[in-house]
Amino acid sequence: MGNPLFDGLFGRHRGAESVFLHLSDGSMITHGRFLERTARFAHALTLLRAVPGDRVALQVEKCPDALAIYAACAQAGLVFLPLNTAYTADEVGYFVENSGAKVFVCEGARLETLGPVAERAGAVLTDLGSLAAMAEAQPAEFETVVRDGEHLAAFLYTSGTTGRSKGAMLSQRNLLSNAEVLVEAWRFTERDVLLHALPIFHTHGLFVATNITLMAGGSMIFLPKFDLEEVIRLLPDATAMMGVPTFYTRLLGDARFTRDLTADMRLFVSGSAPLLAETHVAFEGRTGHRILERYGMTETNMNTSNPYEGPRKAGTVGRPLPGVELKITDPGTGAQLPAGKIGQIEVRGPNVFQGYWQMPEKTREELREDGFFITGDLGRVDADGYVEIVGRNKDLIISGGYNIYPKEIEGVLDEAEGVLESAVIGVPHPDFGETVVAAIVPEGESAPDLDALANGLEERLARFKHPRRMVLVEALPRNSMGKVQKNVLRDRYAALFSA
Ligand code: MLC
Ligand code: AMP
Repeated sequence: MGNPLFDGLFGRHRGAESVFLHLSDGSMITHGRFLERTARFAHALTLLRAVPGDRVALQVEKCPDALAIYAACAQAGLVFLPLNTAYTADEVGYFVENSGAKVFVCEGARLETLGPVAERAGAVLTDLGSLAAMAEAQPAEFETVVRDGEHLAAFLYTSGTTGRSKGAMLSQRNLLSNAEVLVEAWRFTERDVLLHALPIFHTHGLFVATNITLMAGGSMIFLPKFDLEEVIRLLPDATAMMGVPTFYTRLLGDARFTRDLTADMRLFVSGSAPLLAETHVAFEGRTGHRILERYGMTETNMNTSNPYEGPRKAGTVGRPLPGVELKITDPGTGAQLPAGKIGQIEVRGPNVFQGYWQMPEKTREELREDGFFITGDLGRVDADGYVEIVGRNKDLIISGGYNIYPKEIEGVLDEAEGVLESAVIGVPHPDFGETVVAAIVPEGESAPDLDALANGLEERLARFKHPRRMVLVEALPRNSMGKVQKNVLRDRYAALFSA
């Protein structure tokens, strides 16, 4: 009995006087203080009548209290549902409603806009300031709610190639098992200081970075976002950093990023998007460090990792982590393919999620009865067992580590005045890795006003999803079956943003 996730994250360092968070203003929060804050929030959420199993949605800027609310959810047996701060009210409305969230925590400035959203969804809306004030008046200890590993700990929404976003249900065991494996694999200890510049509403910044640090009893330099100046200023105080490839290409673009600056670092981890082999090589040339690349997903947490000790091969994501099985299969038949052959990547293990919330059919399409999850990524395994990701079997763009689903953008563009149809593709981009381009076929003779079209996206889609370029085309290229040939468009516009 107990609460595996909460005990796993806090067990070893309960009440410790060591620092958990170093903040930008020079202040700090110890592990002990953080645990007290967590307990107070657990009381506050309970006062709002959230009971074990209820979902708590949160859309607030990155701050220590957002982390404490995550931890409070674990302690109170609630299901944590973090939301990208860039999402519009339209987008948020869907998540809050679909998840059936009991409580929705937002920024004070958005209370008015989000009021109707929460009301429609039947959620109790509170702003972070009010919740924090309520928490402040509560006791600093909370009786941890008993859970087992199969109980749900978090919902993370991930878009689909068709239809609306799906809530990936992650259990306590999913999160805990991955954190345990990663602490070991990457040798995290209480001496580590992780430079944390990622957002905390996704797997990378929340479950990978934060869970590992909490479990190891280490500390984090907790930056509100990736800010090149701040990162360069603070790197000498850190021992480890986790980032998306854009972090590393931006650092390499700055002459102050040198071997000296990184002399006390022991680990740079990259993931969420492909790291170009040339970035890996340039990074080693500049700093002497070989970036450790790993591969994960919202639905699975981390699947593979290059080794801490042993060769980190550029252009690969390493071997399956302990406890994770990985196989390459034929996308048509599902049959396993021999080593070296390219096919779809499937994974199984304690890290693999419980399915999509209230979407049994979608779950069946991607999660096999034998427990293997079809990732939608294409890859092969080399003779040493290292996995190389060569592409995607899903229509997905990854821009600066954010996933963008063309279908969602096409849906909005196609409804706009003057547009007959559209096709959205990802093209190479020097900063974001990939970026969004929309090919638009006008309806009738006169071309639609592209500025008006762009303005029309404002209320519907988060900014990072907006096409960086819209091009007018007479018709979309199609194959003999009538399917749009996105590869033709990708080739045509491949050099639009070349440096
Ligand atoms: C911001 N913008 C982006 C963007 N981020 N546009 C495209 N792609 C992105 N990733 C837009 C903003 O809307 C704004 O647009 C403009 O860029 C500047 O905003 P900004 O806030 O100043 O951007 P910046 O700070 O430079 O952000 C870039 C970034 C950030 C790369 C630092 O996006 C980031 O931290 N990405 C990490 C994402 C992540 O954590 N992914 C993990 C997913 S988990 P405008 O038009 O208003 O000027 C996962 C599983 C796994 O995938 O394996 O880890
Ligand atoms: P998300 O749904 O946001 O969790 O994104 C998961 C997707 O990110 C995976 O399916 C991959 O396509 C991609 N991804 C994550 N890590 C890597 C990596 N190291 N290299 C290439 N792609 C990656």
